[in-house]
Amino acid sequence: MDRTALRVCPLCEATCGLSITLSGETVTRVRGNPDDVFSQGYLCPKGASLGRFDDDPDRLTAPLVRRPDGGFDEVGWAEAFAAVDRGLRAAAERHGKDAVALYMGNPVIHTLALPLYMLVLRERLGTRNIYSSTTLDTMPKSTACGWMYGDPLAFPLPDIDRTDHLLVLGANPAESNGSLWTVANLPGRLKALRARGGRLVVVDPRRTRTADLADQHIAVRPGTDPLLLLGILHTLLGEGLATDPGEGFAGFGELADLVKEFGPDDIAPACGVPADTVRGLARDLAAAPTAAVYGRLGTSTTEFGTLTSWLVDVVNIVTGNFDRPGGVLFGEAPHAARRPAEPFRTGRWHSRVRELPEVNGELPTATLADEIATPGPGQVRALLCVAGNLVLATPQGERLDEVLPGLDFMVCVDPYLNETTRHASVILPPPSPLQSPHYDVVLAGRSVRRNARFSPPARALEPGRPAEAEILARLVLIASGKGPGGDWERVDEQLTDLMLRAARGRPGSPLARREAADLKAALTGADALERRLDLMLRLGPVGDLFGVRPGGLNLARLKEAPNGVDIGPLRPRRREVVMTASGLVELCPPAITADLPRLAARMRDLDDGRLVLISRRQLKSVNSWSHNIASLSGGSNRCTLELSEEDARRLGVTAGDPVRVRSRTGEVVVPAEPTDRLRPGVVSMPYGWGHGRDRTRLPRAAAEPGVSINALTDGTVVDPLSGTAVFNGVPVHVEPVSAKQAEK
Ligand SMILES: Nc1nc2c(c(=O)[nH]1)N[C@H]1C(S)=C(S)[C@@H](COP(=O)(O)OP(=O)(O)OC[C@H]3O[C@@H](n4cnc5c(=O)[nH]c(N)nc54)[C@H](O)[C@@H]3O)O[C@H]1N2
Ligand SMILES: Nc1nc2c(c(=O)[nH]1)N[C@H]1C(S)=C(S)[C@@H](COP(=O)(O)OP(=O)(O)OC[C@H]3O[C@@H](n4cnc5c(=O)[nH]c(N)nc54)[C@H](O)[C@@H]3O)O[C@H]1N2
Ligand code: SF4
Ligand SMILES: [Mo]
Repeated sequence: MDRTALRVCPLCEATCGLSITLSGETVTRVRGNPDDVFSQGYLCPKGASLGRFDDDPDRLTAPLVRRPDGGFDEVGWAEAFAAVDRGLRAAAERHGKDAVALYMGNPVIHTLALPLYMLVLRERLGTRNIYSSTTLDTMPKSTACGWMYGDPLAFPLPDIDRTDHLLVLGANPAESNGSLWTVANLPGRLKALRARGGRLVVVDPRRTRTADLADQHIAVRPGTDPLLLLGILHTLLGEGLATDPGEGFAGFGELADLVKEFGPDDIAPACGVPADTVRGLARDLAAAPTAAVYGRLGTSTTEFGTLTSWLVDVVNIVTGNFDRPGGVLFGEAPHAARRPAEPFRTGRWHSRVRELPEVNGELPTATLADEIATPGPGQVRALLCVAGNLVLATPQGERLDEVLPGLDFMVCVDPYLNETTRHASVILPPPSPLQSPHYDVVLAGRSVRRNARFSPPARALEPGRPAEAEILARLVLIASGKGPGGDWERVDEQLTDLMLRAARGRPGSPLARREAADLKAALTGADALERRLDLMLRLGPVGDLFGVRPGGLNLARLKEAPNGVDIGPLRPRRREVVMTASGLVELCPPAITADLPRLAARMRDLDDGRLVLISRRQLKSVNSWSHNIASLSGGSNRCTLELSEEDARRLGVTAGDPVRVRSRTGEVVVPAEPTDRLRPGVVSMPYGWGHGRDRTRLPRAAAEPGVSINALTDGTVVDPLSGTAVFNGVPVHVEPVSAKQAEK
């Protein structure tokens, strides 16, 4: 008999509500749920394939342990956890806690269990070697927000449904569906913006699908967005179009001096954008009743990622669009979200080999290979990799591929035997998303509309198979020195006790007089993790506070609303959010503005002669791990080198010709795809390919492996303020390969 399960898609940040038809244990149909309070029926091709992610026969169902010959044996869960306990303990006992590194990949923000255990896992491991995909994509924005607002996770979000003008730099939301900006149906909402008379402007060296939807597309030279934004700011200040935000803000008076050498005429040659166009961008922003500036990967993963991310916010502030409807607003999670304990600062410790500063407790993933490969005290000897595909995702991924086998021990929590996990000593596979409960712990706080949605598992776990929560809780037990056995739910109960104690102890707490045991007994949920979520919801801004706020949110009420609960639009709330040492929004944090001279120097000596490589994302792929899904393959989803028709002519290549792309760090051969979409001098490759390596178990991906763009990127080139690697603007040399050479 068919049944329907409603659940939120975990494949990207848009968090669409899906309506899934199952026949027995098999998904037969996926539609957008028209009644979902947030997404109202939208879905993309990836969401439509969620059933194929679920029943992919190559998804691991039991733990794997590596044999000395490199092959893998399936083992029972108890045996696998015992091996993890031995391996991690041995590394820490012999070489100290810092010898164990933790890497947390992108799916950590897409499950219920992973974000709820990561903090405690980090703390119990007690290592300084914490890495994540954040230093591959987000840390420049976090660093900018940290210095400006005091909280590295306070991201202003464009108020897409109410704005009159949206300026997008280095983002392709029509294909990525948004990032650090949870919006379902971005293509539809961008069209709606224009339909109501609003204006969309896209700054991108490539004419993307987002640019196709825009009123104006500016094909900027890669890496020069900070100059473009300084030119805009210079115009705003010089033409009296900027407003002092006044009380609650510091630094407005310093801006004029900081931008003085970056007038539109000064920056125009470097950006490859006419000075009048830059002035026009500024005037349009100022003239719009409301406007929002948004930048994402193309502004973040560059050598000046933090400066660029900072400038995006400065322009929003001085045009009066910060913290107001139609401009940019901070998100607000419906659960009690974590706030930092103290105002933001960086460099509390440094990486051992390259002495890069810690930011938000993390070291740059771009230097993980150095920490593994360089002998000496503090060398990384063991790695716990949770939901990460380091080999394909990191700059100079091939170097990691070489150094990972040198580790004493490596454990991966991952559903696939892929390019990275093939180096693991033990792989612990979580169940499929459909078998897991879901609530967006991270993304709910980045949504353009406040909402709460909970998805119960759509399929039962196989007997004896641990939930992802149990896998993580057992890793916490191991990291705490308690061994992997025992009652995993105790981990959540302890965390629940701590949270309750803090809530009751807060000055003026309405719960102060209530017994902790009674409050705890009132929590509901299928297991201790769900009960912890219930507590977070009850203590959140719209929570029931255990009856103090009648009708407020709790997990039971959320479960009664399978289409979710809409709480309303975002509201101005900077006073609640800002937690800098001064208590003010800092427009000119010295740690950031100190980087301007480096930018000025670069502006003067930009080398115009060389080709630069940028990355692209594809509508039908999810980072590096969806190419095994047959229903998403083919069509536009191919690994090619896009280049401008002008560059193709110059090089004498036509569509499909193999070309060799060489950089300082490596080379690949890839079919050429001449296009009128790219600015001459810029070439583009998709990110996430390069499959077909031995000892992986991804036959469908291996049949069409492509090559990894990260064989060309350079881990030594980072944005120094955030440690984030440069994926956009990598100097390369491209040449045609004769058919004979290509065969080799
Ligand atoms: N050149 C270049 N490199 C890039 C980028 C780029 O644009 N250009 N983009 C960067 C960006 S934005 C990011 S976020 C990083 C991503 O870097 P990573 O997060 O390291 O890589 P992903 O490809 O997202 O791999 C996710 C891994 O998690 C596993 N996984 C999937 N679902 C689950 C789950 O539910 N639980 C668990 N435990 N595991 C799961 C997958 O099998 C896969 O191994 O890559 C970066 N690398
Ligand atoms: N379909 C799909 N959606 C995804 C993902 C996926 O793999 N597939 N991955 C998810 C993840 S992890 C993330 S972080 C987000 C990323 O979300 P986005 O940032 O929206 O996605 P990208 O495609 O990386 O867009 C970056 C854009 O920057 C442009 N660009 C490159 N260099 C420069 C430059 O110097 N200046 C300017 N102005 N532009 C430049 C590129 O041409 C590209 O269009 O997407 C998420 N959504
Ligand atoms: S847009 Fe993102 S969340 Fe929505 S269906 Fe597609 S992959 Fe899933
Ligand atoms: Mo990302």
